Amino acid sequence: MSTLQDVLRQKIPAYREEVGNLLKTHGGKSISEVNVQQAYGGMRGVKGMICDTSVVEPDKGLIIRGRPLLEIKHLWPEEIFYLLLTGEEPDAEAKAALQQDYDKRATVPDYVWDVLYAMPDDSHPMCMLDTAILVMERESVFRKWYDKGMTKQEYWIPALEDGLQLLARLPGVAAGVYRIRYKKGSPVGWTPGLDWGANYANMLGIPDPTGSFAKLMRLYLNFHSDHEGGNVSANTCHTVGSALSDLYYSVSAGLNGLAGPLHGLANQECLAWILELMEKFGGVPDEKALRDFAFATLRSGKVIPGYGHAVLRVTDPRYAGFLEFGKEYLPEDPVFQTVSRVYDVIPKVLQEYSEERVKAGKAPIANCWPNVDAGSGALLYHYGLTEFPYYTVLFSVSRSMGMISQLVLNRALGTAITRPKSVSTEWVRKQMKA
Ligand code: HAX
Repeated sequence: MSTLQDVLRQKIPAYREEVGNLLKTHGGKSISEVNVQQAYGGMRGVKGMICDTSVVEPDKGLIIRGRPLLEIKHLWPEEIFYLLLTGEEPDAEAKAALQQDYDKRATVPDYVWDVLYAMPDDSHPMCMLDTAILVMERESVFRKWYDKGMTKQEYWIPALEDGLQLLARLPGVAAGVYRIRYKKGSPVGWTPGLDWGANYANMLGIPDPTGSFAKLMRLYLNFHSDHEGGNVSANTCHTVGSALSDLYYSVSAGLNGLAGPLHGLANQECLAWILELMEKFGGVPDEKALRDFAFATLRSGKVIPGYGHAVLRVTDPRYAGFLEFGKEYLPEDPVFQTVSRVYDVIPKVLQEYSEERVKAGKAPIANCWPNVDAGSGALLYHYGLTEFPYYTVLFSVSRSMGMISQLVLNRALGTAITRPKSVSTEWVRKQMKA
């Protein structure tokens, strides 16, 4: 049986050779330019890093290893992780091998629970998750190998070891965060033989008589796994990892970025906005009420959470996939119905508001369509996962697969420490005069 490690050992030499040849032949050629707006504006659109696990096309959305997301939505998270890392779907044997590997590693050590139980009752679940990851840093195999001395060629091996160890434990840790933070009882243990997504669903302790919550979890973990390399969490993980900080430090750093309301935390904000809307109008609002509420949000200087994107310019296929799931499994749910109605109304509201902004001399809203966070919360809420500050933790468990894959591949390539050049405003002023 060939393991993930065997497949990577086979593929990495060719990958290194291809990149080496590209650098030798075309190293001096330009792939991007940067203007002043981009330097002050979050480097939007600047091509300055490499990510081979996935790309995000403005008009198509997420494409993992050449496969548009909605074509691979049936894959389970362990298959997605394998695909991200190797560029191939695992066959049944390779998938089973990865699942057995997780089975061996999944037990969460007691010292993690001690730390989580010691945290203040009002700690944010994201802070608890990131703390738990950092606490496990003492087990980093990468750091041990590095301290003993290893060649650059070997870096990816202990990095993958750390990645597998962390991924195997993350559902248990994350589910434990939920149970401790919201006083649902003691953490539930991993069930050997059950897949990664269903295990997470089970360890949360949410009743699931039909098995559809486990289905949702697999879909959720699939959809959030990766979004190329430049988003805040992936980019942060990459930057921290480029200093050869081990994977526990790097993933935890990336997830701290995911905890921001303009990034992963938007899913918590989204559901709060939907529930506020429903409370104000006593249920599913009509289009006029919804429109007025949205304009009131915008005029108070707030964003409509779940709408807009730094790269996408169409409805996020991840949103479309969740909408499809909702239509199949919970069409009568009022929160889901409100989310669907919001989709009918908000793009037009944002378009109008954008035109107003332009008339007032402000930047247009570049994308008026929903992103991944606009719909997922309503589905979780339906199944009884009503504590929405927890939602970004679910996102984190999934996104760790992308960050870990990217990091292992960067270790294989021996990617250099990140160090872009910054310039001062005075430099820009002088340069523009010249
Ligand atoms: N509601 C109101 N205003 C919005 C908006 C929205 N949903 N989306 C963008 N805008 C505004 C921006 O705030 C910006 O205004 P200022 O110039 O006054 O600062 C202007 O439109 C131009 O922004 P943009 O070029 O369209 O968008 P950015 O690339 O700067 O930002 C964001 C992208 C996702 C951060 C933005 O669309 C936003 O804040 N959306 C709401 C929050 C959200 O859903 N975040 C989750 C994104 C997906 C993700 O990463 N998940 O993890």
